[in-house]
Amino acid sequence: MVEDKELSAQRSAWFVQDRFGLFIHWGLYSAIARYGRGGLAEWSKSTDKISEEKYQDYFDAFDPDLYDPRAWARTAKQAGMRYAVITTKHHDGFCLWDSALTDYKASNTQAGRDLLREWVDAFRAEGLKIGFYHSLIDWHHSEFTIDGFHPRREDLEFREREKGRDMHKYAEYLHGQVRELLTGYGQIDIMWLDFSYTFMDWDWAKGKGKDDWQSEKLVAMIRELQPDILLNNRLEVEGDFQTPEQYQPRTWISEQGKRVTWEVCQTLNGSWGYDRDNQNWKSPDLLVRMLIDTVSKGGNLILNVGPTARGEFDPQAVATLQALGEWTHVHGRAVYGATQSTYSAPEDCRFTRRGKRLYLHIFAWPMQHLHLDGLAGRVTYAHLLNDGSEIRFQEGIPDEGGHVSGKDGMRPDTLTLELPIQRPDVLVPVI
Ligand code: H79
Repeated sequence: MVEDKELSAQRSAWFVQDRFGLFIHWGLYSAIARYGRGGLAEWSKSTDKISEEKYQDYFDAFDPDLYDPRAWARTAKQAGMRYAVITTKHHDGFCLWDSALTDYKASNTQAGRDLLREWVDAFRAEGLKIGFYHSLIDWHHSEFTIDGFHPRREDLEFREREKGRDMHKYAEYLHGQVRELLTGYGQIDIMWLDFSYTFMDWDWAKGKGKDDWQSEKLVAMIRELQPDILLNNRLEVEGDFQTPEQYQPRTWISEQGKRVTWEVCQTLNGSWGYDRDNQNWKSPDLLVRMLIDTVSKGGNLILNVGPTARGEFDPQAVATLQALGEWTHVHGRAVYGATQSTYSAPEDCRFTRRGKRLYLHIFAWPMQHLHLDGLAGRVTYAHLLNDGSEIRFQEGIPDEGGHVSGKDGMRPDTLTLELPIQRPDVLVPVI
């Protein structure tokens, strides 16, 4: 087991350097009208109990004529993202690649081809690491047993008629599709499987988990096909990294007292799939703080874009990523290869550390003086990261009449920065 942990840490070496990735949720749900109901667009089939007949409309209409994965890859790269993970299949069962095991795939829509292959080629060409999100849940497959999430859970007649469904057959399909994905597209860096829910229980249906997915066997196959791949932890079998979702952990995540590799996944507007009517956009400023907060706790951030049904990133997403790129362009040194510091940061601040360099991120710009207890005697030089201009500082308790007045709270080990009045503002405002 110890050896496994070491192997996992070795596999994760690039991942914990790269820190910032792009998540892409793209499928038939990208077309669904939600009229401001909010929630998760990609969950619509379940939450709105959409019938197969109605869902077929989205399949028939799917025609991503503006799909240009090279443009997506350039946008991601420019934002400072170093890897990307795309939905090969989400819970609705629709496949972006030309799977031999189903007809429910992009190649049978007006797109008429394997959309995943172009994506893989485009992102690799930009030098980004690539990952596959693949849903364990499948509301389209005829052997997937009807549980509390299934779109037809309340159709009693249907449930009665469909009692012969066999999850073992579904598991075979699942394994077969993962095999296709991990043999047909060269080296894949991340496998992101979603998700086990045995902890959720209903009167008449138990949540699904490792027995349903045959998780042990699945993981063994994944490791055999792609020995270096990073696997997330959502199939009830130990993976390489933890995956908090739309939640910023308070501290570095640990298991049995040991810090683990982790990646928080976050949305731009609260939905993973594109939702025309959801304008709950996070500002670039907030997203920068989320990235810093994550790295300051030793984690990764994977930020999601839900492209439109025609295959484009919408302008708000592009503008937001562009603003993030302006920031990472000058502050990347505090993110890539950086991690938690042993120093604890003052109020409204975060520390990240890369080697011997300590980076102080100031979320609320103070009036000129910022006091850092414990740092006197440990800093030789300080500067702003955006322009490399010097920041002067004083150490210890100031003399009477010194520049820093008042001795309350000052300690011999206090280092006091003298900041400019105005925060250097490198974020482009987004409308
Ligand atoms: O793919 C994205 C989501 O669709 C999927 N994981 C990310 C990466 C996911 N989102 N939430 N969950 C998994 C957990 C399930 C939450 C639920 Fe619900 C609570 C399902 C039913 C109640 C949220 C609220 C979804 C439907 C209603």
